[in-house]
Amino acid sequence: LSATVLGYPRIGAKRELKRAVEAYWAGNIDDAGLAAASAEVRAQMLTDLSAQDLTSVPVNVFSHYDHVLDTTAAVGAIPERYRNVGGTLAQYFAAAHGNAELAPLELTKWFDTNYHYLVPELGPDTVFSAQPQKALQEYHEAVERGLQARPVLLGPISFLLLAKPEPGSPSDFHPLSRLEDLIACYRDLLAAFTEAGATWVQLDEPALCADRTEAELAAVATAYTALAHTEANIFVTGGYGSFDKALPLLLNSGIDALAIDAVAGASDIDWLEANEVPPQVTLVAGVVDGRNIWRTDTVRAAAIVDRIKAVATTVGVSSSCSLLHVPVDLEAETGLAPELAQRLAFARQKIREVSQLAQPDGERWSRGESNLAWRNDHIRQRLASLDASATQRDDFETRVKAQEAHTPLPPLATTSIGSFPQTTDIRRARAQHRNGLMIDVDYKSRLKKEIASVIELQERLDFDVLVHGEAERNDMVQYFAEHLAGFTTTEAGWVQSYGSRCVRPPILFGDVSRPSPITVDWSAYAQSLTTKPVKGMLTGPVTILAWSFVRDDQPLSDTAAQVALALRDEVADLEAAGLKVIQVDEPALREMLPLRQAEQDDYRRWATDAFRLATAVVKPETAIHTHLCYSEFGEVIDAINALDADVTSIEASRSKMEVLQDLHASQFARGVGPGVYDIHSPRVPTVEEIASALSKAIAVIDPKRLWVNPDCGLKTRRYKEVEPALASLVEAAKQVRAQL
Ligand code: THG
Ligand code: ZN
Repeated sequence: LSATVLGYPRIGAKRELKRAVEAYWAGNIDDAGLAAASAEVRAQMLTDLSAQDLTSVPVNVFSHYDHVLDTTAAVGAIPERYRNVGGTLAQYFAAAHGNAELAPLELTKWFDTNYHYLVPELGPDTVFSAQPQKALQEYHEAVERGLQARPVLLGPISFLLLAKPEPGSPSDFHPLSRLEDLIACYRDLLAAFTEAGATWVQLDEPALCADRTEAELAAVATAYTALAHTEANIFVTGGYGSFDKALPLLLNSGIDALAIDAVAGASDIDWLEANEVPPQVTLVAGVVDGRNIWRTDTVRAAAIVDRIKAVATTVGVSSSCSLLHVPVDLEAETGLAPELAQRLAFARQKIREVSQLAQPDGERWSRGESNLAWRNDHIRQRLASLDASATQRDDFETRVKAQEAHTPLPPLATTSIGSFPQTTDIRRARAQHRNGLMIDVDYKSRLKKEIASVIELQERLDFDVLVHGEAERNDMVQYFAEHLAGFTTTEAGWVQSYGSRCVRPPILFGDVSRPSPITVDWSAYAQSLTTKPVKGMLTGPVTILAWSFVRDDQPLSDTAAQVALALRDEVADLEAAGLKVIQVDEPALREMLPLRQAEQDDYRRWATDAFRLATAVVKPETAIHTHLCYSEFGEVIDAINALDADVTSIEASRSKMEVLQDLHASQFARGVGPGVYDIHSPRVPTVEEIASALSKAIAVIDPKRLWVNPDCGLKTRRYKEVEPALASLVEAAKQVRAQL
């Protein structure tokens, strides 16, 4: 059996590339310095990839920022406006990161993951030209080590389906219409690879793991029939689920190998068993999960490989997708409980698993029953005893009346999303506390001082609903994971989120419960300082799952319900402590939506059930707020209604008018707070521009239902920008209110 992985983490085990790239942007290192640091990261990647005698290794999987942008550069399609900023690296970083004059390319979610890619922009006249230099350099680096190297590119169909029309394109232009020209460019790239000695080329087609139209599927056949007639052996991968209808098209196009995602796309194996596989196609069994950190049950995985062996002449073993989504090395985690650590595998360990599976007498391990050691029967019994009333509040009208009586607020009520700027001093205090250099009492009094100052500021600015500012949290999911049983966090488990930005997803390994109240003391203290209502601030169950590595031994819906029950206790305690408004954020609600429509209804049901289980514990007079990030509002409107929150704030400042139209079209009756200014820009908005946006908004939304808030993310800004911006916001709300 041949053995490989489909891709590898590229930020460096200790985020070496992040440091280098950020130093380069800051002007602290020059081109040579960045080149040296990058070469070192690539060398370590190759060392890892060659440590376990894989048959062949992927190359061109290093990236200075994003692999989609790398393919954009490889086909010569960096947009014109970035072309005159300097050499190829300068153009690349201008497109990735922007500069004083130019905004970067749009960043958006990569399938149903926490990774974000840069959206290619294509027009009818985009000229493609093969730029194989980066891939060739990485190919040669691997060959010099005696490795069988396989250049990887994003496949032409996914590249076009992920692209958007460049500004100014005719309204009926679709990037897919550029397929023929793009194929010609891919042929040039493949020719350069074969000329250099490569026998295999890997083309990733993750976009085929989502529902596709007949026209898109026809393009798959066209593209691969054309590319199969080249000298290169073509290896196609998907990696984010089943190929489904694209599977027979790929198998019969003349390609040489196809990777099956045996973790998320196992239904493809059923199809293979019921149909003919052309004998010349090698099937690669992606049995090692590239997206989660559980050690592979190699007994089960070997059985799946055997099923695939029964239908194909030649078979290989691999990860289910690129290992991009997992941290590099489990060995770096010294603080994990041994009984947990022995059930985990990060990228280095996964390479070993693939290699063992490829050997007939390789070590096999069975993980046995589910995570029984971390079972909490009390939680399971509580969940089992809940009935439908646990997720059902009184109707919205009843709640509105009760809330208006309990907490009178003006129309166009002002609030913020939750976090306030995190000063260097607060970050230092948190770090000192974490490292044992600041004792609990000192840390608590430092946080209280911060809360008092945030409350004082909001009273001075005359906000209607106040927040405590969240100085105690850095990453919100990390914070809740640290305080819930059933979770652990890692020391160095970094995963690239976008560009140089990384996250350390917590690990949800067992039954979840809340040993004691988490946020109640902070929120109650904030409320004690003011007669105005303070909002309690929690992260919702779906977002906690979306941004963690989650146990895979039970349905996600069961795990979501456990997290929801823990949050429900927190919500109840906040209400009992006198908080009249409680916000439960679900910024990642859209992120976990399954790629295939057939699975979406089920997801929507359990995701909204989890939110309602967490929140429906409060009395009618307590207002439940929620917040959603960078969502296509039109896509989530039904979910928002299903969440049954009293008020929903949405990040909307960059496409405000669209959101207003959607709200109007959907006859949205609940409270809504579209972000009224873009906090990502240091520019302070004027009272006039906010007032004008609000005047437009009240034309389509009842002013009593319209909330006035900035976008989320104040924690990343500085007080000297935030304070005047928030002052403008409150003043604008007052002006528009006065005209009602
Ligand atoms: N938390 C978590 N996941 C997320 C987000 C989050 N995924 C989606 C979205 N938000 C991704 N956005 C970011 C934004 C900023 C950073 C990472 C992801 C970031 N990270 C710091 C860095 O790379 O320097 C490290 C943060 C840390 O020290 O923990 O700035 O909000 N879980
Ligand atoms: Zn947000």
